[in-house]
Parts: sequence; C-alpha cells; structure tokens
Amino acid sequence: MMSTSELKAKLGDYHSRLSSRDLQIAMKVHTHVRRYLGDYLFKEGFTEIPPVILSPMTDPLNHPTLDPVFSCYGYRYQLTKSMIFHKQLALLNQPKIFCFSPNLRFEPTERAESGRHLFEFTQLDLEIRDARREDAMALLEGMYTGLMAYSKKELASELKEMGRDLKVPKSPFKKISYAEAYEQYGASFESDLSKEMYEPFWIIDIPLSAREFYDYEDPEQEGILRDMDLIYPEGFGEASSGGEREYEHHRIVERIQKKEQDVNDYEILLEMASKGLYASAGFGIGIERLVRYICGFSRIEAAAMFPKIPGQLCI
Ligand code: ASN
Repeated sequence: MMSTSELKAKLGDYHSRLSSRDLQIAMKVHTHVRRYLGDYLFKEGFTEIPPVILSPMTDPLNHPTLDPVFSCYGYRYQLTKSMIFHKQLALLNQPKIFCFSPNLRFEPTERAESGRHLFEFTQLDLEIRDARREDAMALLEGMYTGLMAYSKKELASELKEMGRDLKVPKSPFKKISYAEAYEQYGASFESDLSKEMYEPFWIIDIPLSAREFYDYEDPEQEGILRDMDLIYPEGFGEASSGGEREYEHHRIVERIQKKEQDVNDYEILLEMASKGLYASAGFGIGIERLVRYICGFSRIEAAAMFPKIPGQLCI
C-alpha cells in the first residue's frame, strides 16, 4: 500500500503530465491513427463491431497473466484479453470485421521494464472470412505504409517537434521464419532483429509451443502454424500478431488437448464451432505501440493518456 504522501506525489505527477506538450502530441497522433485506420478499413468494405469487455470466454494467451473472474447473475465472467473468439463469431454475420478493442492483461510486474507493456491497451483487431495468412499480411502492409506516408504529411510539424524522422517502408516486407530467426539469434531473436532492422519485417511460421491453440496448424508442416508477427524496426519490437484460425470443432478440440488445456474451459467456443464457423485469417495491431513508434517515444506510457503500467497504481 502507498502512504498518503506517496499517493499525493504520484497524483501530482499525473496532474502535470496531463498538461504536457508530449501528451498533447501523442493524443493528436492517436486521433489521426485511429481515424486513418478506421477509414482505410471502411473503404476496404469492413464492418466495425463494438468491443466486448466482459465475457465467459476470452483468449487464453500463451503466457501467464493474473485473471480476475467476476461472478455475475450466477455466471463466471472474465475481462477480455483479446476478442479472438468473438471475431470468429462475428464472421457469421459479416465477411470482414474490425474493432478498436480494449484488452486487459494483468501482466507480471517485471513486464513494466520492457517499456512495451500496458495492462490495459487497445488493439485494432480484425478478421476476414475465407482469407489466407497472405491476404491479412498484404492488408496490414498497405495500412502500415499508407499510415506512415499520411503521418509524415499530416503530422509533419508534430514529428519535427519530436525530432522524429519517420520512414515509409517498401512493401513487400521481409519475411523470416521463426526457426531461421531462432537459429541465428537464439531466444532474444525478436528484440535483436528489431534493433538491427531499419524496415518492419515479418516473423512467420511460429511453432505451436509459442502460440495459442487457435492459430491454424499448417497441414504440410506438423507443429508449425500459418501465423505471423509484424515487428517494428529501430528496436521498437512487436507491432502485430495474427494468422489463419482453427475453425472446425474436432481440430479445435485436438489443438486444446495438444496445448494440455482443459476442453471444459472452452465449452462455449466448442458449442459454437459444432454449429459451424468460417475459415478465416486476421490480426491485431496495438494502438499505443503504433503511436509510440510514430512519435519515437522511448516508453509506451508516453503514448497513452491514462497509461496502465504493470505493478503500479494507475488512474
Ligand atoms: N489479436 C490477435 C490475433 O488476431 C490475438 C491476440 O491479441 N492475442 O491473432
């Protein structure tokens, strides 16, 4: 617990940060980013769906987080860690969907050191019916290069003030397989490669052990998924993750079992899958990380108005 004087000092810092110039710039960039990306997807024929904050099912994630459970009306609800399963269900209604989706992931306190983790953040999460991984990658490359060019033009004076020289990368971006990256750099491949590169790049073919059960296993390479991460250059780390999805009931059961998870925890998803889901591909891209990258901030909290820093009291 914090003492009253510590709390007063912390709130004093919050108060002055709220009127800082850096935060004004971050919020202007944030406004443009959301508008540009939303318009881009609207023009591509996507439907925006409202966010889900509370549900009896959410993304299990591939790393441990503290997961508060709420008991409401006699049912057990969780906070959304990602809308992956709701995206798959929304495709029953619409062929292409997106959402500016708030995610709550109560990461271990040490994660604050990365400068890339908030325990509440927003991702632009999208999913496309009957699409392949390559379709999702082409869409993200178009959005990303378009946004960089737009930002350089529309936010030129803000970027100048921040001393940020933003590059518009050439599409297609470089693709590196997970196995190749691991062999060359070992476990720290993502941050090592991110520091070395000057253009964004893809890590593809991520193995089953490093991902959740819902990404589609490549029928031609057992244990390898048809998925991808987009990594920022200049040491900014992961931008986006996505892939094709498992959508057939028996395959979802097999994949949950391969991950040694309990099928009973996924009763709702499995019941829905038994009635039929579409094949799909999609991804999520973190908005605060994108604003941080455009502004060139050293830490993620500079990109959020009310940053939720793991382990800290945040308002
Ligand atoms: N949104 C991601 C995806 O579509 C999943 C995640 O954020 N864990 O694959």
